[in-house]
Amino acid sequence: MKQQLISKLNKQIKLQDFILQNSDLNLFSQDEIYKIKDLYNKSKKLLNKLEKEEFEIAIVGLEKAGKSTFANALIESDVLPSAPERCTFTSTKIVYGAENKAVVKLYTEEEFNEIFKKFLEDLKYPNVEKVHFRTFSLNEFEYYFNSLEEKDPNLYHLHKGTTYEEIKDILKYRDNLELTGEVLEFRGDEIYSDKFKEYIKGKEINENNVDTSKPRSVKEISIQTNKLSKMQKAIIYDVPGFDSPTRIHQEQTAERLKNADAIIFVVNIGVNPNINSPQLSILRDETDNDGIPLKDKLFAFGNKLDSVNTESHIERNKNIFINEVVNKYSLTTFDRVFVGSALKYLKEKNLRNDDENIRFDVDSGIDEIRSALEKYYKTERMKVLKRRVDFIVLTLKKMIDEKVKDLEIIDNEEYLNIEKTKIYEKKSREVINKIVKELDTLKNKIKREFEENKYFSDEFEKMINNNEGLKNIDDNLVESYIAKIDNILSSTAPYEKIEHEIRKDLHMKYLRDFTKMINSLAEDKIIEVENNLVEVFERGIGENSEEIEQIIREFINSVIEETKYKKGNFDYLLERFARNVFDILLNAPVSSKDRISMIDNVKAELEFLGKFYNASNPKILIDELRNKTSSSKPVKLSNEEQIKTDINKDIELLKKILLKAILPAANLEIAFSNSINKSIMFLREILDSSNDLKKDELDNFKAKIINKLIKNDIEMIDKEIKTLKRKKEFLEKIEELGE
Ligand SMILES: Nc1nc2c(ncn2[C@@H]2O[C@H](COP(=O)(O)OP(=O)(O)OP(=O)(O)O)[C@@H](O)[C@H]2O)c(=O)[nH]1
Ligand SMILES: [Mg+2]
Repeated sequence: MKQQLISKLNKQIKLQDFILQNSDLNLFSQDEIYKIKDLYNKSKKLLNKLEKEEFEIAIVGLEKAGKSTFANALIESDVLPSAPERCTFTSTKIVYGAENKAVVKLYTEEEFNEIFKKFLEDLKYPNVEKVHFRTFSLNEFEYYFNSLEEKDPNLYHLHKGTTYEEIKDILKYRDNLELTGEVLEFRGDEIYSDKFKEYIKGKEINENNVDTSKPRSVKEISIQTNKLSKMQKAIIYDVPGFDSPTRIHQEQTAERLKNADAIIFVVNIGVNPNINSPQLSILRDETDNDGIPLKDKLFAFGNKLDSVNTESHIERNKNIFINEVVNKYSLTTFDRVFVGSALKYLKEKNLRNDDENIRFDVDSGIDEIRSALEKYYKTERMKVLKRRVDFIVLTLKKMIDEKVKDLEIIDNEEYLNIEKTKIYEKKSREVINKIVKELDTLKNKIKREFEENKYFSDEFEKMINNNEGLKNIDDNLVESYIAKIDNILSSTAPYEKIEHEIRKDLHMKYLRDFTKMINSLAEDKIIEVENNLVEVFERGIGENSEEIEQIIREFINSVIEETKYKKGNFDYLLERFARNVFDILLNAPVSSKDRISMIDNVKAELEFLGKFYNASNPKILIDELRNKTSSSKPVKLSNEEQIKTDINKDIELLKKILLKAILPAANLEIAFSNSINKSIMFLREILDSSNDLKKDELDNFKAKIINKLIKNDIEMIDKEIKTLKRKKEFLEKIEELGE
């Protein structure tokens, strides 16, 4: 039985501990957690009790009922002080030990001050936190308390006979308090000495005054005595009277009542065998709450039966008492009610030799109650313990079962996962729609821009005006050619040869320069468009960072890499329209035979270009190429100057033709705008999934961006899922442990 209970309790403790460890799951309310903590403490105590086979007996009753005398009788000793006046001021624990010994644990100043402040708090004394009992003014306190009579009469009357008296009592002998926090030991016969007993009963100053500062300084007293050899597992608590005005003692009594295996209710039935009901409420309040009815562990002892007024009252008082306890108040059963005289027992055994006398020779009743306790210890006590354990098991099980019922309700992990997908999809749709809308706007804007402006012609003109290419030649250049040719031929310069060399080089270089300039314009524009696209995406996403920009660029590039304008795309167009004019103007000298024949060879082409050059007079292009319009009078120039002037005239004409005829004829804007349009359209199709050529790239892009945007929401859900999983595991575990 004992082993069974121990293993049952161990399981419960494990279970309670597990629940408390996981209290952050909030499966149990704060109130429930408190309850479980309470169960946990109870279980631990109970386990300890079972393992040590301890038998806790609390001796309770009104002041001066003879509790201490009764306890002395029970252990056949006179170790506990007793007196006609109130004399037990602290609760004392008595246990068995081969050697007599007493241990007194004293409070520290701080501990005591905390208790003192609690008293004042109960009286609603102002600024309690600043109070120290050593410096506290009794006058001020009395003034305050007396003022309560009018201000708060309820409070005043509640504490008048109790807390008020106690505070005064503390202050009266406060200089004698021993608040060292020490543990004092009394060995052998010292336990019978006044020096020790004063820690229980205080010190008599005179007939009316007892200095209670010693017992007040006590946190705990325990006596170990060899007198308890008959009841070695017993722990007996002698406590101050129920009606003790001392608050700490009331609390101590309450605690004892809760934990006791047996309660002995001592009543003075010498004069009045009736029980007054106020004392019963304490008994009732402090027990019963762990599933054990008071009745199951209460023993009643009608004491001082020797001191009745007349002999006939012996039987009368006994019967009244039994009737009160058993029938009227149902405190216990008949077999647990005893009457007698503790004093008589001590006198019989020569344990007390003072002049207090026994009036009538009654049976002491001590042996009877002792053997009843022993019997109870051996038999019923285990039943009581089992009921306590069962009560703990049941209380917890009920709480757990209620939670397990909610298991279905919280089983929504799947739902949360779907919720995650939903959030992703929703955000994804939102972002894509916005980007697509913005893309349409951008597409239209670019289209209009190219329709309204001649981008390439305009920019090219600017470049030429800024002299960024196709520059006129200068004297130095001509000189350098003269020097070069000179070296080679080491003869007088043949100027035709020099002009030929210059033109040959210029022809190649300027053709290349021209293509380069146009290409660079295209590239600039492409970069601009790409930046516009990135902005469009950023607006759609509604967030930007370097990382996001990087992801956007990667995605855009991966989608439009095939449709996008690439360097050299215009080379063919430019070549087709510009090559001939370059050949005519740069390769062959002015009015040379070569130039004339070249013009004739490509006449049709030049006529076509002429329409762009001058719509009302297309022929003028060929005339200018043939140098027919030149009306300026020939000026006498040196040979070198002549070369420079001729070539520069051709360069100027070339630039004019490029700008006015060739670029408009090539119409790069249309080609360029179309390619951009194509890229944007493609991007749009990919985004709205009407084209799944780049599905992987899109999915990858969405995963990166959308997951970033919904990170917080997802984290929250993940956290919820994690808690949910923990909750489920938790419930499974407690179900398993609770089996
Ligand atoms: N005549 C007679 N006197 C008793 C008996 N038991 C105790 N007394 C006396 O009653 C007085 C009070 O006894 P205590 O044992 O101090 O009573 P108590 O209940 O412990 O008192 P507090 O702890 O101070 O509340 C003492 O003078 C005892 O000697 C008894 O059976 N008969
Ligand atoms: Mg006492």
